[in-house]
Amino acid sequence: MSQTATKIPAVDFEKIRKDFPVLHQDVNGHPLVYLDNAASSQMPVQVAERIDHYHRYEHSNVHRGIHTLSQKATDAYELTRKKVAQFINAISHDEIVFTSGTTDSINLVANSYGLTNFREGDEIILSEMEHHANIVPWQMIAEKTGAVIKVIPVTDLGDLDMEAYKKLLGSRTKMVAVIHLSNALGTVNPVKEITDLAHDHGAVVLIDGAQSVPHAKVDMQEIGCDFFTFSAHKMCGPTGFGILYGKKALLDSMPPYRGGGDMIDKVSFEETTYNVPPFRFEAGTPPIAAGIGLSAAIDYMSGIGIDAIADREDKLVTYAADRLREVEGLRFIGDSETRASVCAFVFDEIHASDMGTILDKRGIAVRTGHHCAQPILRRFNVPATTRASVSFYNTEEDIDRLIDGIYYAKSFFE
Ligand code: C6P
Repeated sequence: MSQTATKIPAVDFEKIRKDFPVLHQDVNGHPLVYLDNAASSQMPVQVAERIDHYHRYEHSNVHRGIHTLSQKATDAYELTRKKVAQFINAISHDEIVFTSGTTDSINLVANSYGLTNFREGDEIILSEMEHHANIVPWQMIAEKTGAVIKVIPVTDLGDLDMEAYKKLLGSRTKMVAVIHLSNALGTVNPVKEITDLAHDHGAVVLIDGAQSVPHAKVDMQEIGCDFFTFSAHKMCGPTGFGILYGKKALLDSMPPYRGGGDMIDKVSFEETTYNVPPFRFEAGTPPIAAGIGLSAAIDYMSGIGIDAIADREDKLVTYAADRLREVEGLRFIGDSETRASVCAFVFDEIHASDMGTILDKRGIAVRTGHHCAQPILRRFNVPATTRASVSFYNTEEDIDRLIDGIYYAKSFFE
């Protein structure tokens, strides 16, 4: 999705695969094929060891202690903010808010920005392919403020209907919140164009980058969006940690979302004043080890090269889509030309959960169900899909095993 014109250096992905011990085990008597990377990616030893080192030798609370260990932990934790800012090309690390993940980041924006700024009749534009994390928080705020949700429809191939989007934009549009790379379809949305169009109407834009950041270079200054969200556990990092990027002027204007330690300036029973962003939004002791783990994950991905990762995953997903297309009776749910990372499909005669169970018996991990994106499945009139999602450490052999497994499953139902 971000392929640059520059030449991509050759990377030995076979060697890189060795960094992931979890991949080298048998599951149900078969070597594991892990194709559920969109749910959570695997962690290389370098990240696990960095987290372990923190727990063994550096653990202390952050932002609180004058003692050396606390300062060491604070430095390591705060380094993550700088690395994230650089990784996504934010102007400043003050624009990086630590959260517990994409879901938490979107709830923060909805509750802080939304609750303060939305009035009755204001419009929030979402798309039909959103993850529930980018639907439900807005519905909850709409209910409280009287704002109205409008939905960009999706074409039969799984692309956003951009003409319909243009028609939805208007003087009442206050927020456009759209997924970057669809976890249910694999579609990559034109987020810069979406942002520019929204800004022409004075609306604020949030992009859900949970699936795009692990896959390819994302650049805040190029996209120009106001908010951007993602999760560490989908990019070789730990669970329980995520990022909200927000433009500084907007973060400065927003009230806190949660109260407690660290987010304050002065507290008395008469009045409390608040810390500056990003700390204003980070109440309580954070998951320090997870934050440091994200730093290590960024180092790991940057060490491979994000363009090399994107190139490898694009080749793998193209190979997967081509091979899946050969299977009689298989129907893609989402077949956009922009496809990245994800192939989702159905068979009329086999329920997705049966397919997932049979594949699992052969050591192949895929996700089945609605992928926390029920509206888009309803749009395609299916209750569930089987979803294979690739990462750079997968191989063509993994895809071949998936195809063999699908033929095996089909043999039961024919
Ligand atoms: N999608 C999937 O299997 P959290 O849980 O907060 O880290 O991420 C939520 C989320 C938000 N947006 C998108 C586009 C996502 O893909 C996800 C997580 C996983 O597709 C689990 S439902």
